[in-house]
Amino acid sequence: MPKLLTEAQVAAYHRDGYLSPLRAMDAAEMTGLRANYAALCAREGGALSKRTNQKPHLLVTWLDELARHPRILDAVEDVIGPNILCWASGFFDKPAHSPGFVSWHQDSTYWGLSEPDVVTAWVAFEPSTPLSGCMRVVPGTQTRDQVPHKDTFAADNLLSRGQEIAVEVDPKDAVDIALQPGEFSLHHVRIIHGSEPNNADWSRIGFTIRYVPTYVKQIGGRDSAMLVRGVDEFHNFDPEPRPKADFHPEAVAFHGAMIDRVTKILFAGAPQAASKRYQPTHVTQPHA
Ligand SMILES: O=C(O)CCC(=O)C(=O)O
Repeated sequence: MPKLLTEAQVAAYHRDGYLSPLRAMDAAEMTGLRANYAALCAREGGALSKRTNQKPHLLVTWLDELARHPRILDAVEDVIGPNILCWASGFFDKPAHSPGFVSWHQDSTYWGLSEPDVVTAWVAFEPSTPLSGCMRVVPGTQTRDQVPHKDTFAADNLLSRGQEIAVEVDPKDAVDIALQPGEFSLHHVRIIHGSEPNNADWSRIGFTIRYVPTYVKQIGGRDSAMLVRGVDEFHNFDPEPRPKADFHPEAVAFHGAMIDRVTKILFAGAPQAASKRYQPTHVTQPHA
């Protein structure tokens, strides 16, 4: 028996590679999280640095709680099973009328994970619509193997390496994942997806949370993840502690060490300058 989804929704996820929209919380609850996010950005001088925006749930208590939101975890459990690690998180924030976009890609390209049994919950903090540059997916493409990608490092591309799929994608095959604040979608690590710039008068903000079943391994090096539900009988990842308080010194130290490690995995083979933007702010510009 699924926990949150219907049998038909579970089947649709496995057939199409995504599911949307699902509701995590009501609009009022999301208004509170939106205010928290604004305060977090203000703390960082207006926008999150690339470093803070890697696994921020290790630093910030309310993001740790969001990564454990029961409705999100119930849906995730329905598609990947009961023993769940949160492997990564981060915001995709496109300010109003900004050129940032996400090229067509498969998430699995540089993540170094052993199986494609990885699901992302994309949680809307603001209306995500075709006008504001919502995510678009090509249904069914998750059944393909890994497709070659090329790195572009394009300035307005929100992806770490500006990676884009090296095969033709017909935008007519894509569907819009429109979401209202408090709603979320699920997408498979192999589905081809991307998004256009934000032409709306509001910011398009989504928080992505990447979940893996505990049997998945990191093949690019030693990595860490946080058990958010069930038991970990595999110990393939070093366990990550929950933050005791926002930016608690222990959390900051742990996060720093883990980001240094995962950055090496994610940027394997890329020019050094690319990963520099993920280094501590005293080494490089804070919000480059
Ligand atoms: O937020 C977007 O537009 C794209 C998100 C994305 O590529 C992802 O979650 O993997």
